[in-house]
Amino acid sequence: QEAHAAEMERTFIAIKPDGVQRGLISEIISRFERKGYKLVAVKIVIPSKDFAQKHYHDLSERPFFNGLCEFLSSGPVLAMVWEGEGVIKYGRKLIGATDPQKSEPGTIRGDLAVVVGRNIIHGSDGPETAQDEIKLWFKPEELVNYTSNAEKWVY
Ligand code: FUP
Repeated sequence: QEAHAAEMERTFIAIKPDGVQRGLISEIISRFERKGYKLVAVKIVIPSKDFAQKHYHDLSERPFFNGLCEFLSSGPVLAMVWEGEGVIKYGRKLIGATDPQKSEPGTIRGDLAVVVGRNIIHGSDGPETAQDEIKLWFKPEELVNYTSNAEKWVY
């Protein structure tokens, strides 16, 4: 009732090549959808290595950076923007800890992944990164503003 679509928070979520190849797209989308979040942009792309490096620029000093970028650009990625109250922080909760060995059961990585280098999904870690990543992956006109019928029951 209080929340209006125009003011709603948005986050960038991507199913990485391992998640796509393992057939986990619908499983992952359904978890965000059932929670009450709204899909406002989606596309499947094979990012170039250069693009992967842009996406992970914060990690450029880490030893796993090159392998990580090779991996992200190795196949199709499902890029999405999800919208809703608290979606940045709660999206990370749905995803679980970075290392699937430490992710709780019930989370996406906890239930569906085993090792950190193949943790199937990415989610923005804060409001600034969410904004930057949405801008990197999507053109403004690829984001759709709409009211879903379910929303009046979610809020
Ligand atoms: P997250 O935000 O949970 O995806 O975690 P980070 O931004 O810290 O890391 C981004 C990606 O780097 C992880 F999803 C997997 C990879 N990574 C490794 O391969 N090894 C590590 O030790 C840490 C991260």
